[in-house]
Formats: sequence, C-alpha cells, structure tokens
Amino acid sequence: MNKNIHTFIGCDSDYDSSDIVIFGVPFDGTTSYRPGTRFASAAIRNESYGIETYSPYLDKDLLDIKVFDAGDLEIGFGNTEKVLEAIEGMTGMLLDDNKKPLMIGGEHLVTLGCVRAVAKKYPGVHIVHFDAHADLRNEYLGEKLSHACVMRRCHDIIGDDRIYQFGIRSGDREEFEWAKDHVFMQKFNLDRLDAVIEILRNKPVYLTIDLDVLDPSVFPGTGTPEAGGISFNELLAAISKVFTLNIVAADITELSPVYDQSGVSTALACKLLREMLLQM
Ligand SMILES: [Mn+2]
Repeated sequence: MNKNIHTFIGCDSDYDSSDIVIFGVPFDGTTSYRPGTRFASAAIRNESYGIETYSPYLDKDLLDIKVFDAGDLEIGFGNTEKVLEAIEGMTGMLLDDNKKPLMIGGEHLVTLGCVRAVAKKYPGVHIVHFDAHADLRNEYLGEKLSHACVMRRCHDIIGDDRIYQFGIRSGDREEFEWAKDHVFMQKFNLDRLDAVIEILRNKPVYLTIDLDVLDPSVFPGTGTPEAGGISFNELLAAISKVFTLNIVAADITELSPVYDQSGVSTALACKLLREMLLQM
C-alpha cells in the first residue's frame, strides 16, 4: 500500500535529493477582468496524469530527474503584500538550499515575489518575459501591486536593460513609450530571440511565462485572452533556446482552467511544464 500523494506526474522525489522544486500559488486577488487562475496549479496536477512522463522532443523522461512537488503555498486573500512575502520566503529558502524553484501561478503578480528573492541571491539577474501584455503600468486603478504592473515592479528592483519581453501585443500608449527607454520589447512575436540569447549568455536569468502569450485559439483558458499570439511549437522552440542559459528560477502563470471546458489549455500547460522541468 502506498499513501495518497498528489504531485505533478513523475515529480514525487523527496526534497533533499531534488534539484528542482515545484510550488503552486493559487492567487488571483488583483485580477481585473476574469478571475480563476487560483485553480491552475490544482488543475495542472490533476490533468498531468493525461500526459506522458517521457518527452519525445528531448528524449528525456521525468522519471530520470529529481523533482520535489511542494504543493501549493497556503495564502490568504485580501492582503497582496502578505502573499508576495510568502512567495519571496519560499523562493529564498529554495535558493538557499540550492534548489531551482519553478512556480505555478496564479495571476502574473506572483512573479514579483519570486523576483524579489532571486534578485537578492543574484543581484545581476535578468528576466526573460513571454506575454501578450506589457505589464509595465506604474499603477492600475490606483493600485501598484497589480498583475498589470508586475514587470514595472520588477524593473523597480533590477533596473534598466534587464527585462527582455517577447510576444507583447497589448498595453496602453504610455507603457509602450516607457518601454523604449527601460526594457527590451519584442512586439507581437519572438523575433530577435537569438540575439537576446547571446546577450544573456553567462548571466543569471529568471524566466517568466504568462501563458496568454499563446494565441487564444490554442490557449483559450486564460483571464485576458489576446488575439494574435504565438503557437505552442513556437513557444516550445523558444524555451529550448532560453534553457541553454543559466536559468536560476522560472514560473508559468495565468492559466485559468474554467474558461476552457475542453481542457486543452490545462493539457497544454502540463506539457509545457514537463518540457521546462526536463530542461531546467
Ligand atoms: Mn498577460
């Protein structure tokens, strides 16, 4: 008899022997349009049993690597700063234990908690950011801690020329103007990724994937769908390049399973997570 353990498929190694640690943050407290990302990490664990542990893309298997699934952070709603502190604490502990954190959101603001911890450990960290949205507002509806401001808050910490955005096709005029002087922004697609990879070689890199970078036709399960996105194969090829860099931590955010009754979006997230784990 085995005890009932519910992890992402193939990720049931113990903490001490694991190199990578997954944790979920079921938080969507600042979501402005359609909430629901709080259900993403549980859905990803559930539906992960629908995919294989083996990746034919990489000829690697989750059963051959050591990953600890720490479950979901216990968080309250109503105090965003407290949630971010919990994420920062968790990430900092994992980094101190020489683990690579892979966080499952949640809305995109959760990235800020992780980046706070990563920037303390690796002051020279750079961020690679895939998203439909610039997320560069200084405030949104009077709130500075908002999913719509997350990359701006990361910029507050790490400064100019450290954030590399791809796939961006939504934001207000001010964000796009501000971006010109402070971040690298590739609008609409993944062009120039190869050049960025060369710039970031030998630097510590944080990878954040807002899944709405994908076209809503392949990924409808998200709160703020934005037409004109990239394909799954394009994202897969891109992250394979990004993982040739020194990735010190990563996240995937903004899956909102309830908006895709077909379950395809969750299945896609599971597959992407497997490919990330195998390359991390
Ligand atoms: Mn987005």
